[in-house]
Order: sequence, then structure tokens, then C-alpha cells
Amino acid sequence: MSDVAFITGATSGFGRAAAHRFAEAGWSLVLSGRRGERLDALEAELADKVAVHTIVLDVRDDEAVQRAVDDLPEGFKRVRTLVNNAGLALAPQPAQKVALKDWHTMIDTNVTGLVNVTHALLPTLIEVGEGATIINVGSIAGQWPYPGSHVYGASKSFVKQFSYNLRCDLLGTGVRVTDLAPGIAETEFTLVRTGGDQTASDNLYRGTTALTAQDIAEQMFYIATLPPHINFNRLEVMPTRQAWSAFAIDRD
Ligand code: NDP
Ligand code: 8X3
Repeated sequence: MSDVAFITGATSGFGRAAAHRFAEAGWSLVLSGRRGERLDALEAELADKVAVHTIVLDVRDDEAVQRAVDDLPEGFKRVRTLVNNAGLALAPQPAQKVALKDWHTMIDTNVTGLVNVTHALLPTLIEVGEGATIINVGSIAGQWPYPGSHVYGASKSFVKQFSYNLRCDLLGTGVRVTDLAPGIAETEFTLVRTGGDQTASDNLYRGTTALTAQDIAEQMFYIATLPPHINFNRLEVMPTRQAWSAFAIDRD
């Protein structure tokens, strides 16, 4: 029987690329996201290679998440790898200019959504045991501060610490947990973050070499298929053309 990967946020970017990468290796796939038509298109692309089960799912809805896991069809129930990827940044303006609802949306998605899916799948992952893997998609923003990151970065700090803390409780179960923390990567992320500003998104990625969704999907697959005695606690990945900058100083 094939291994099963459960990928959230499979309709775009890292999640979509991960679906393709795991499919190449013959994994059965549970693919979720809110946009059903994109899930249908992805299923059509992959279904001649591997078994695919799609779920229109908003990770913020804990009851829907639990139902989706309870109702997994035969052949998809024994999830071996959970890719907790669904997430977003909003409102890149300074904190004092941002609408509270945007902060709530980031917390509800990146924090509450991620714990909803983790909680629903933990019993399965523990039953699978050795080699089972949770890949939580964090960010460099969870480690390093920068202007306009406010709640987004803080939500990714949660992802990091939650991942570490899970490792403590899962010790002895065989289940691995990794905080995969990418830097700048060209996906629809910036389009979402800027409220649909294609020019702003193009400008951010222009003239540099960002990570690609395929780069991150490759790392996800690598983490999921490491020998079972190895756990990457955190993998922070930047493009070579990204680094830190100097401290900012307010002057008269
Ligand atoms: P995309 O915008 O391309 O993809 C985001 C995915 O998340 C989409 O599939 C979207 O699906 C899904 N999603 C968003 N909100 C929800 C929700 N409430 N319920 C279910 N699914 C949801 O961005 P990326 O691929 O870049 O982002 C993937 C992850 O990587 C995010 O967690 C992001 O924070 C993180 N990240 C991104 C970086 C980058 O530079 N691109 C760098 C570091 C981390 P749908 O809208 O159909 O629901
Ligand atoms: C997204 C990467 O550099 O915009 O998590 O914070 S960055």
C-alpha cells in the first residue's frame, strides 16, 4: 500500500508543488484548500499517477477539519506525512496602520488552523508511528523581525515553538516534527499579502533569484523520507541572494 501525505493549502504555491513532488514518488494524496475548482484541476493532473482525495476545507473551521479526517476514505486513512502548509500574510503596512481583522485572519489561519489539523491527525500519526512526519511550514519571519511582519512573524514564531513542544510530547512515538522555515519564495504569497497588487508582487521578485515552490516541495519530500531515526527540528532556508540587514536607528 502507498504512503499517504495530507497536504493543506494544496491549491497554490508550496502545497501544490508538494502534491506534484509526492505524486512523482507514488504517494497517495489528501489535498485540501478552500478553492474547489483548483483542487479539481490538480486532481485531474495527478489522478493518472496516484490516488488522490480532495477536500474543500478551511483550516480555521475545527469541526470541518475533524469531519474531513474522520471521513477519509479507505486507502487514505493512514496518513504518514502531514504537511501543515496552509497560511498567509496580510497587511504589510506598519502595525499601527493595520486593520484588526487582518491580524485575526492571520492568527486564525496560521495558528488556529494549523493546530486544528494537527490535533485531528495526531492519533493517526501516532498509530503509524515510526517514520510518521509533521512538516509545519514556518518562516524566517518566525525567527527574525522586520518592518511590517507584526502578527505574521509572530504567528510563525508560534509554529516554531509549537513544533519544538510537540517533539517533547511525541518522544517515544516515532513521530517526527519539523519547522520548515523558508525565506523569500515566489508564489501567490505576496499577491495575497498586498491584497491582490500584482505590480507589488512582481516588483518584490524582480531582479533577484527567489526560492521556488519546487525548491520547498523538494525539501518537504526530503524531510518526509529521511531515515526514521532522523528528525530535523527546524530547517531555515533562504535563497543565496537573501540575507539580514543592519539594525535600524531612529535619529534626530
Ligand atoms: P500561496 O498563497 O501560493 O499558497 C497559500 C495556500 O494556503 C493556498 O493553497 C491557500 O488555499 C491556502 N490557504 C490560505 N488560507 C487558508 C485557509 N483558511 N484554509 C485552507 N487553506 C488556506 O503561498 P505559499 O505557497 O507561499 O504559502 C504556503 C505557506 O508557506 C504559508 O504558510 C506561508 O506563510 C508560508 N511561507 C511562504 C513564504 C513565501 O515567501 N512564499 C516563505 C515562508 C513561508 P486557498 O486560498 O484555496 O484556501
Ligand atoms: C514569508 C517570507 O521573507 O516575506 O514567510 O517573511 S518573508
